[in-house]
Amino acid sequence: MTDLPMASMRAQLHPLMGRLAEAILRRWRDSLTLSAYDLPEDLGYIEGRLEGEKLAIENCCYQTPQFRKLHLELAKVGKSLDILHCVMFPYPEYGLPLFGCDLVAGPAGVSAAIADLSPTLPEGRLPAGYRETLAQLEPVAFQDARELPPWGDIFSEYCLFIRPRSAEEEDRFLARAEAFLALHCQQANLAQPLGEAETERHRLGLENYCRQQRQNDKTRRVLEKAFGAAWAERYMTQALFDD
Ligand code: 18B
Repeated sequence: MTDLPMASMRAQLHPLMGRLAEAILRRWRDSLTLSAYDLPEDLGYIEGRLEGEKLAIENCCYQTPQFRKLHLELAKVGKSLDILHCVMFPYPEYGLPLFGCDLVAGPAGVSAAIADLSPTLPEGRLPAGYRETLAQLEPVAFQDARELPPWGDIFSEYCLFIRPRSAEEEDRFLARAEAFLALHCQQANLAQPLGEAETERHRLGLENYCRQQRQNDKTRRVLEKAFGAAWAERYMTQALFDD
């Protein structure tokens, strides 16, 4: 689809990433009311070097009445590493969870595929409208389920963290990520603003999510190697997980 953004980058990445990026951009366009979101000037398209290989990062951001930031990022490190990163940050007023996904692929294929609807309440419960639909989804099994790191306590019981072992598993992951996304957009469109106390609880949950995600050393290491520690810190706190 050339009428969706990031066409060139999507075509260069691992096929599962191209397909997921297209699904995300299409769902946003078709289900939400998008307006422009301006990233800091120098963070839209970035090039650096990682171990002699060219690193290219492309960002696409929007805002909507319910979301302060929709962020899709595609990154390519030479021939060795492809990354898709996506987070939908809601305004705390709507009590919505966070949709997030991350795909990491090397020459041997996708090594990590993560997708979740992550709660913003301290007890880790998703809103009722989500729980009802998620509880009815077919259970999905993958040969190679991976273990979350300690900071991963922010994710829900529905979180997928797998290494896909076949084309069929890739399709199953994609279908589940799309189901999360469709449910999320539907619920966002139904959401009503909460009172002050409830809003504050969700604000704290959103801050906690960002704080935990910033502890991902694997993300930080890739960025530090290519751009240096100070730049990586700025990118993680201002572009990836600002709060
Ligand atoms: N992430 N990921 O987004 N990360 O950003 N990612 C990795 O096979 C990048 C998110 C998540 O096992 C790996 O081990 C870079 C979101 C989890 O300790 C690499 C960027 C979520 C892990 C990168 C990026 C998320 C993980 C190792 C910026 C979830 C496992 C791959 C473009 C919603 C962590 C591997 C662990 C792993 C890199 C999750 C290389 C550079 C939104 C849980």
